[in-house]
Amino acid sequence: MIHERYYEELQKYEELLARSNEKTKEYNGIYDRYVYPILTRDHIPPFWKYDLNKDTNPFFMERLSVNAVFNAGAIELNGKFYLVARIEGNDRKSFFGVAESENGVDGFRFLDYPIILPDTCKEETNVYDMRLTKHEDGYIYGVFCSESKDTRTKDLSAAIAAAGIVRTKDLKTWERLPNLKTLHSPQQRNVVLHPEFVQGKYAFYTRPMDDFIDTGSGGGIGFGLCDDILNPVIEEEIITSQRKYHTITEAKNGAGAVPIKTEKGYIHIAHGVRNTAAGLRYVIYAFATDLKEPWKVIAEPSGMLLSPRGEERVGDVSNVVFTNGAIARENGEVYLYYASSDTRLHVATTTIDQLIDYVFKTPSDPLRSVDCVTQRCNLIKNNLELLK
Ligand code: M1P
Repeated sequence: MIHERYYEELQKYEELLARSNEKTKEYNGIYDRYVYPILTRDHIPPFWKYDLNKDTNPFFMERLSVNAVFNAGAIELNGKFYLVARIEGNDRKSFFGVAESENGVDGFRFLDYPIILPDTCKEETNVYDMRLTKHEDGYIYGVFCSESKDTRTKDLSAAIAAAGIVRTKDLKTWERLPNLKTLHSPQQRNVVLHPEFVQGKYAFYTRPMDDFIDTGSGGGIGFGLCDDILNPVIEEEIITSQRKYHTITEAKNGAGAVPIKTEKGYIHIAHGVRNTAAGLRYVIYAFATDLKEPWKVIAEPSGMLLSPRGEERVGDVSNVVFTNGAIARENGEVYLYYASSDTRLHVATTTIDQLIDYVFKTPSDPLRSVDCVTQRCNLIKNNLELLK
C-alpha cells in the first residue's frame, strides 16, 4: 500500500517543476541571470528517495536522500534541452541523472532512472562533472571525472582523478570506453572533448595536475590530440589558457563548457580559482581560441565573466561558481548552466553576438594595478567627453 504522505510530497514536487522562471533585474549587457535555480535537491523525484510502501516505511522517511544537484553537462537534442547533472547522495558519492526541459530555463524533469554507467573500472569510487560533446563522428561523448583511492599512501583522503569517457546516441544507453591516459600528467580533471577532429585526431582540453587538489606544476588548461578514441592516449599536452599570478586563475583553472564555434573563433567558458584566507574562490571566465588551431588563445578578457551573487555564495563548498555545460542554439541563443557553491544549478542566458562582443572587445588584464587604473581612466575620459 502506498503511503498517503507520498501524494503530498508529489504535489510539492510537481508545483516546483511547474514554477516559471524569470530573469532578475540585474543588468550587465553580457547575460541575464534568473531568479530561481533550475535544479536543486528538491527536483529529485520523490520515488528516488522514499520507499513508498507504507508497510516497510511507516514514517515515510527518505531512505536514500540526496544532498545536492549541481555541475551539469548540457546538450540540445531534437529541440529539447538536456542536462546531465551531478547528483550527490547523502553518502557523498555522486552519480549522473538526465533532466529534460522544453525551454532551458525551467521545468527540468529527471528521466525515471539515473544513468547506469557500465562498471568497467573496478577501482573507481566516485564519478562527477560530465561534459557532453556532440562530436562530428556522430556520437555524443560524456567525459567525466573518475575518482579512485590512491593506495600508494596511508592518507585516507588521498585520491586519483582521471578522465572517464562514455558515449551514446540517445542519452539512454551508454557505452563506456577506457579512461583517458595522459603520459605526462599523473592526474586529470575538467577534461573536455573538442567537437571536431583537429589534424584528423580527437582533441581534448585537459588539466594537467600533479595532485588531486593542487595542480602543482600544471600551467593551466591543456590541449592534446589522441589517435584512437577506443584506446585514448595523449602523449603531449600544450597549455592553452595559462594560470597567471594575481589573476582569477592564479591557483588553478579548468575547461568548462564544450567550446562554442563562432565565425571569429571558439569561445570557451571555463573556471578560474584563487586562494584566500577564507579558502578557494571559484569564478567563471571566458576566452577565445583560433578556429584552425583551437589551442591558440586569440582573446582573453580581463577578470571574471560570472561570480556568485547573494545566496549563490553559500553552500556545501561556499564561494564557488562552476560550469561544465552550455547550449548554443542555431538561432544564436546561448544557455550557460552554472552551479553555485557545489549545491544547486542555475542558468544565465545570452547570445553568440553578445559573447563575441564580450570576448573580443573587453580589454585584457594588464596584470598590474597601475595599468588597470590607466585602462579605467581612458574609459572615463572618453565617456566624460561624450557626455559634454
Ligand atoms: O568545489 C569546487 C569544484 O572543485 C573541483 O574543481 P577543480 O578540479 O578545478 O578544483 C571539482 O571537483 C568540481 O566538481 C567542484 O565544483
